[in-house]
Amino acid sequence: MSYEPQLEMAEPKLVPGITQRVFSGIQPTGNLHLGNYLGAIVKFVALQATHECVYCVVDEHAITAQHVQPELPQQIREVTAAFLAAGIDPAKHIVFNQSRVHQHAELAWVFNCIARLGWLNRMTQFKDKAGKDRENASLGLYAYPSLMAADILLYRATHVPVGEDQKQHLELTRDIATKFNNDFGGRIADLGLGVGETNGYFPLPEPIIQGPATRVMSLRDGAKKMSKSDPSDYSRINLNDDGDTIAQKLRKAKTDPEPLPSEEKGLEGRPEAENLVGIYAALAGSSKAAVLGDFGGGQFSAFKQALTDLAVEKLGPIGKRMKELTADPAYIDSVLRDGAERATAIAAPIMNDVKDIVGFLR
Ligand code: AQP
Repeated sequence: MSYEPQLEMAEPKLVPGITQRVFSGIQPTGNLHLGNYLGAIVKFVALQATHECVYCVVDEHAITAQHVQPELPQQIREVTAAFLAAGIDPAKHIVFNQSRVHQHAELAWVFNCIARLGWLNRMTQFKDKAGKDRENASLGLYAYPSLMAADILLYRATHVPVGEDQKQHLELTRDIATKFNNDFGGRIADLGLGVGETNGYFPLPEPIIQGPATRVMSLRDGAKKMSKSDPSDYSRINLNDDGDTIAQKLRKAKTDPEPLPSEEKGLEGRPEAENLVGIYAALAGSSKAAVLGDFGGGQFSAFKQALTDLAVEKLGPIGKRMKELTADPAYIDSVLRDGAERATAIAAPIMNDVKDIVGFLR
């Protein structure tokens, strides 16, 4: 792969007393888009150089909103292809699909008994996704953050690269870990299973949310997050869009009548302009201030053309490689099977410890 994501990342904060391990996941719920890429995947790729990484296609999460999904197998393979095409190395790191490692669901059950209803009632993602018809939302959608906590803590992960929208779920993960460590403190000490300064069993994972595009917004509405489930395909750039489609979507992207400002302060109250500038900065490995230094005072038409050229240059090779990989499902499946075996080798002893701590006989 010639393409190297350019991401300037601050050194992740060290979580003391335990292997520094990265975990993150993406739902196979449709076409991956630029938001998933800049908010998450670029960081997944960069962290490979410094951390042991576990990257998961979270298919159990994918059925929380819509449980009948004939396209699910294909979508699992597509997310896997996107991981590999972007530069994740499945030989050095772990890539697998969640449902193959049964300990995710087992640990989630324990966490369902630890997390409090009051905590889950505060989750804004549930409110957004359940919408007005809350009574009709699945129990799985409500318990989503508890399964997410299990995903992360099953590997005693210390760092979790995510977009801004997942910040609240990460805080809940830390609350669950803290309550587990406190409630079972005596057992953890008796069994000699404590780590770090607190002598708890689980580390408190640090979110990695940084850069100019931690929350990429819809191209049609600067107040809405770019999302796979937005009914308008023009709201997002998909990782497998071709050059013409990217150009067309960016040409039609909503803007305002003013020229671009020369300083970041001038983006206030102009969400669509801020979004496009943030996307450019993230793709170029630069900052909003530097982008405005180059394009400030100019019209959107010229800026959109430059953004199109940059997006096609950066995303084109990824989309092309994704197509090649998805044409070979047997290879993708072998990567996932091998990854699941290696994930289980980490997860199984941790789940056994949890059973011992809770008091389940095994
Ligand atoms: N718009 C975004 N900007 C920055 N980061 C984003 N992420 C998602 N949207 C944006 C990050 O991508 C990772 C994977 O997300 P996910 O697929 O697990 O779920 P999601 O956050 O619900 O993503 P979508 O696209 O909005 O999916 P749907 O429409 O199915 O709900 C996460 O790290 C997320 O922060």
